[in-house]
Amino acid sequence: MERLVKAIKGSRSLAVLTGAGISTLCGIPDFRGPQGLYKQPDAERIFDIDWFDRDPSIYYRGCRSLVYGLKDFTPGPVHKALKHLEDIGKLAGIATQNIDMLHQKAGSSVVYEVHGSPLLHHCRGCGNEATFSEICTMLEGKDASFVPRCPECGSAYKPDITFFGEALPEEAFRAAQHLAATADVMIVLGTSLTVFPAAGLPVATLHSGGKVFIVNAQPTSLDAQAIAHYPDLLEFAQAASSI
Ligand code: CNA
Ligand code: ZN
Repeated sequence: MERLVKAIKGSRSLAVLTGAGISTLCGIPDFRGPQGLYKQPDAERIFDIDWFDRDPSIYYRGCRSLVYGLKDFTPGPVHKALKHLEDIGKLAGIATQNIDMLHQKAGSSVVYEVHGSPLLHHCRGCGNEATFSEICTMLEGKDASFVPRCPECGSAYKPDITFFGEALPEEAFRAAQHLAATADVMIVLGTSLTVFPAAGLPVATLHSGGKVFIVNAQPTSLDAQAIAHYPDLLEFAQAASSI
């Protein structure tokens, strides 16, 4: 990791793209790792907007612990290492595909959530808003397939997480693209780089002449264009925390 540490120290504008892999270290399952959610039946339907509108209980059943259990999880070593890099003035910003709000919990202040977040929910019928904690209260004591519904019109509440079939949050994605395109070093952490357009962010860094480093247990499609690929996120966290 010496090469990566040297690149961080010498960077002018360091960007990071994070994925579900950094939160497996906190006990939250990813999608495509060996213990990932995609091993579950119905998994591909859980975050699909057409399925949500057909039967929102598929999402609420599938995400009862993943999303509504998030209040019980705390930031892990990678979240803390990134907060440290921000504190020492070495990190321009984080683009994250994660929806677990753990970068904010760790105290990082420049975080672009390109797949949204469950912090707010909106009614599919009339757009009524509910907060994450209001939804958690509605779910309390209910069975797994209970769907929280809008008191005004009776339609289901949907989290502001970007589902397959929906557009990304425009402002967050534009900011993430700017971050990636102006970075001289981009570190990709714990993502399979399979969900586009988020997976294209490090490509924007490469196109503008920046260097990309990848830390992920499994190989990714960008490994050949990266300066280096490391498998171990814990090793990265330790190395970055000691800068
Ligand atoms: P993914 O496709 O599941 O990929 C995760 C990658 O992380 C895999 O390639 C794993 O090999 C790797 N990985 C897992 N644990 C470790 C570890 N300890 N050390 C090294 N590598 C590890 O997830 P992506 O983020 O690439 O996919 C994007 C989806 C997943 C986004 O839409 C997310 O919203 C969604 N997701 C988010 C969360 C979360 O917020 N924590 C959890 C599950 C899924
Ligand atoms: Zn409504």
